[in-house]
Amino acid sequence: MRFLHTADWHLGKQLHGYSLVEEQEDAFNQIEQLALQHHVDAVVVAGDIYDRGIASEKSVQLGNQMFARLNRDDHLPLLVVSGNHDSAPRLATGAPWYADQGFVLRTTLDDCLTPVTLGDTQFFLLPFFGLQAARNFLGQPVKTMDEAVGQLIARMRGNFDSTKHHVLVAHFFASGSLRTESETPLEVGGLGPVSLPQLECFDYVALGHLHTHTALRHPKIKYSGTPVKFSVGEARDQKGCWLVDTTAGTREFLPLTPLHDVVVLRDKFAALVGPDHPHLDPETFVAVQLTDKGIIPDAMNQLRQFYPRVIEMTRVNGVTPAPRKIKEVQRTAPLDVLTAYYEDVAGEPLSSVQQEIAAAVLGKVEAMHDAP
Ligand SMILES: [Mn+2]
Repeated sequence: MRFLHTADWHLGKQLHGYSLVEEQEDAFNQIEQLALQHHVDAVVVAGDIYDRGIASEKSVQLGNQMFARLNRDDHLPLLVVSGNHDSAPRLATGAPWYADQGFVLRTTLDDCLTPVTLGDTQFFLLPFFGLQAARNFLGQPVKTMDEAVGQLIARMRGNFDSTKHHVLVAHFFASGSLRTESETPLEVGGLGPVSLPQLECFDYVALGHLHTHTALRHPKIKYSGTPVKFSVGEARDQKGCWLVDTTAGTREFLPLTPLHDVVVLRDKFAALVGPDHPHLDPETFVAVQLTDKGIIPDAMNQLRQFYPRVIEMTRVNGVTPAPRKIKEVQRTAPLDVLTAYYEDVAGEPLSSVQQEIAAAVLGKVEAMHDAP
């Protein structure tokens, strides 16, 4: 049994205000091609299909087209669970009859103990869930996500067919994983991480939630990561999906090529806008990290002439205002020195009331200074 493991499509996601639809469509096309090239028996999507519970109309159309392409046109069984970004009831629309076509879409705990058997493998599909849902389902007062998952797995094991391989598809934070900045943390509200030993009874665990495939370095418990880069922190991340063969016991990460990449340019301003500036596809998403310390007037607009999609500009060494010469300060009236200082610190000029107070105080100080 061979399948592709992908997750966290986040259809509708934006990157600093830019739509990622083209990138997401392109990544999907690559995933579909990989599924066909490698003659997989199924495609697994481990949650966060959409970026928002109320996905935009465009996103919903896109998601429907993608599922229809894989399942209806390519005749591939599809195993999908909902993630914390999906609205489970909305995503579940159509699920009862999709299943007749080999598109198994699970959004509640109801069927999580009943495996979907494809070839030599039993798939257990565990969507994202809250603790209260777990308590209701288990009839037990579980206090943590770890405990809830442990109890669910104990029950799943009761349905293990020992002649088959076993795969868990789930969406949670596995203990010891590393985060990236585009994820919404799940562990708030006492949900906590899920420990790894209890997952090791499966031959493979196909996880969603964390956005890089290297978030967890475990031989058979894996995040696929997102198909597209969703943050500057992922600029150097290789996106892709896992090709898993339960019969051969192998897994291979298949890389995807970004349509428009996210690139970090870290250099002096002059080098980025000078004659030897880096030549990038104008649609590349660029995060500029300036190493200069001086003030650069209108920096963003100048950068945009070379990199139209600058999504971020940071000053990695801070900004040092131009130093005032001491003699120049000595020649300046005290009120002007104070006004300039205030503007430097507060970022706004003194109000007229403040000016009056400052002038009065400075007047008094000067009078004291001049007094015999
Ligand atoms: Mn996600």
